[in-house]
Amino acid sequence: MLSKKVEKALNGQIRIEAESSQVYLSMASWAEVKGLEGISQFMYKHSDEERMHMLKLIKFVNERGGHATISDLKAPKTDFGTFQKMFQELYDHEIFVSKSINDLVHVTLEEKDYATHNFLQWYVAEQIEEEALARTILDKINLIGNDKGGLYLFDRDVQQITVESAASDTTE
Ligand code: OFO
Repeated sequence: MLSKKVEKALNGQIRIEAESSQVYLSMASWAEVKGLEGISQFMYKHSDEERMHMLKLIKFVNERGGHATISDLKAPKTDFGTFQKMFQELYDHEIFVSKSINDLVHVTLEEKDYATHNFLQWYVAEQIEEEALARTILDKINLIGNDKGGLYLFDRDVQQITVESAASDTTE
């Protein structure tokens, strides 16, 4: 059974994952209208992953005798300036989410809720990978600079950059 405090904190995270999904969906749509096909596909996929993170939390809360509540969401912005800036925002957003997961883990320890603590380890690991992914992409963008051919290849290849490949990049 979840304590009220843990339930509230988990519901807060459900909202953050839902908002993350919306942010990346907005990035996907912006990239699509700019003709950045590969980047847009990457963002659509990322948005789906965030929705999956949200659903996993909803199921957990309800299975543990709590009530996962669905709240209204902050509207994401619709213009991201340049794709370079957009990926920087993605990275900053993941850092924010990691902090939020850390705070949540802290609440479970305070409440001595070791089942939820254990469940959240998946999110802790996921955030390490997502941060690595975002950093890998930013490194590639820096390498390219303003080279048109490089930008073309980046847009083509970014679809293949997955959380797994970025994680192995950082361990090489
Ligand atoms: Fe849910 O992992 Fe990104 O934000």
